[in-house]
Formats: sequence, C-alpha cells, structure tokens
Amino acid sequence: MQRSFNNANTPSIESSRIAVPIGTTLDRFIKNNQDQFAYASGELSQLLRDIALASKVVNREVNKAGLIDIMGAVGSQNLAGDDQQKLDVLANIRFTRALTKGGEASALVSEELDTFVDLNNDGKYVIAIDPLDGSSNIDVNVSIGTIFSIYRRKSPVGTPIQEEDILQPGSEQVAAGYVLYGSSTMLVYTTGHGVNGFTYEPTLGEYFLSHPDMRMPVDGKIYSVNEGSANSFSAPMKAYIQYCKDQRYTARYIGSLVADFHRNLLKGGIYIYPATAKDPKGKLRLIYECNALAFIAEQAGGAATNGHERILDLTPATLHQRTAFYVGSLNMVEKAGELESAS
Ligand code: FBP
Repeated sequence: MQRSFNNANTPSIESSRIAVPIGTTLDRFIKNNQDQFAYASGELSQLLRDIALASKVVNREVNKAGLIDIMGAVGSQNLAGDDQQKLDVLANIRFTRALTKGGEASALVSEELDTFVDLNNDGKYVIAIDPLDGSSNIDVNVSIGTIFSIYRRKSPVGTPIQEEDILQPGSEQVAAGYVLYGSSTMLVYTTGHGVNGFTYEPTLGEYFLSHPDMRMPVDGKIYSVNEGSANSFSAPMKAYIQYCKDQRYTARYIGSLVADFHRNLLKGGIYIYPATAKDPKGKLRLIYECNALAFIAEQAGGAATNGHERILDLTPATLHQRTAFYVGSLNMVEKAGELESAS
C-alpha cells in the first residue's frame, strides 16, 4: 500500500512551503557519495566527519575570540619561526584530538608540529593540516581558515610510519579541502570527483550543501599578491604584475590564503606567493598549504604551479618544505607561467 505522508487537503510534504526544505547535510552528502571513494570502507567518510566536527569547535572559539582570552601569541614559535598564536595552538589541539580519537588516521602532519606524529594504529590514512591559516589576521577579525590533505599510507598498516608515507606528491591525495571562517563558515572539499561547498548553520550545528559542483572561471580579473614585496620579485613576476595592471585587473589581497583562494575560486582570479628576497623558495608550505588548494583548483577547472611545474607533481623532500605558489583561473596561471618560462 502506497504510504501517504499527508491527508487529502494538506500540502504535500515535498512541495510544502510551510516547511521549506533545509537541504543536504554534509553527513548525508558524504554517505550518498561514499561509493566515489576508491577504497570505500567508511574510514575516509569518518575522517571527513572528524575534520568537520573539529572545525565546528574551532569556529565557535574563533567567533568569540574577542570575548575570551584567546587572542595574541602564546610566546613560542613553530619550526618555521612563526610566532604561534593562541588560536593556532588551540586549533591544532582540536584537530589533532578529533583525528586521533577517530582511529582512521595513522599519521598527522601539522604546521604547528615540528615532526609528524605516528598515531600507532591500524589507520590507513595520513593527514596533513594547517590548523589555522592566516594567523596574522586572527586578532583583527579578518577571515582565516583551516587547510587539510588526506593521503593513503604507503607502508603496511600496523607498521611504523615511514617517510614514504609522509613525503608524497600532491597527486597522491585521496581528498583535500579547507574551512573558511568568514562572514559565514564554509567547508569546501574534493575527493577527486569535483568540488562541493557546505555552509555551516550554527543554530543546527550542521554543514549544508550550498555550493554544489563548484567551477573556477577559466579567466578572471582579480590578482592577489603582496605587492609590498614587489621590489624583490623576479623580472617575469614584475612583468606579470604589470600585465595585470595593463589589463586593468583588480588587486585584492586579504593576506589569508584560504580567503583569497576562495574568492578567486568563485569569481575567477589568481593568487601568487612568489619567491622573494625574504623567502627565496617562496613562503607557503607545499605539504599542508599548497597541495590541498592545488587539488581543489584543478578539480574546479583551475590550475596551480610553482611558476614552472605543476604543484601536484612536486615530490616533497622535507616536511615543512616551501614553494612558490601560483594558483587560480587556468588561463591566468598559464599566462604567468608563460612569462616565467620566457625569462
Ligand atoms: P600562516 O599559515 O602562518 O598564517 O601563513 C600563511 C599566510 O598567512 C597566508 O595565509 C597568507 O596568504 C600569507 O601567509 C600572507 O603572507 P604575507 O603577510 O607575507 O603577505
């Protein structure tokens, strides 16, 4: 017998305007798309849920940062010599705890940890994470983010983690994403089957699908670079900046990688952190900042290079290795690459 959800004279459940449908939750989306994962056994799904949960806790702390003693530096530095902000440390604890508890992660790499952590379990996955990116913007209430990459370990499960498990090229990522703590909080991720964005609804404590199948325009009119360092840019880089100005592109630079990337993903544009006199190898870290955004950019139809090579083809030699980073709309990254290789 056909089950009826409503009486003859009441509006149908599906089309009722009385209760507007609230949309697809992240959990539901992960479950519905689990068969996309090459090794679908639920662990990767659980990892994404663990990351989402930790991001909700971090979001709560970030939102009330001005009211609690969570602003400013803790007085210690990470290996890169950056002053660790209290929220950096808090976010690192929250993500590490959530990923350790889950048991699906066998190792953790974090911007805030000098070495990788072998979680000594039967997990199959290695996580690389920048728990809180854009630290210089925390105290001034500008958007900040979390960046994560997920790899399958190479060495046998249950044995000690090896360097080969950690120093994998970005092309080996099985999933990657970021969380943007901005005017609204969003989680954007890919498993190699396109890019989807979810907006956090704090009153329900849920992420809802708000940006399905995100595509990066192949062309854009926005360039994002810290021109304050322009004097130490290479000649091709200076030529590309001049090209952007001649094209009357708009300069937009928040100084938070995730926020600058997200805007360019939606509107089209290019973000560049080139090699400079201060950072001759570039500033951003390959494993836990660039690889994830490069994977998302490519999955959304964009591109990511170090000016010459595809970011995802680079095999890291060290944990906190830096790289020059050109990421964004396909034609814009190619144009910048053309000028680099012409030099
Ligand atoms: P953190 O991960 O230490 O915050 O560093 C990365 C970052 O803050 C990016 O988010 C941002 O795009 C860039 O550095 C800003 O660097 P600069 O202030 O040199 O322009």
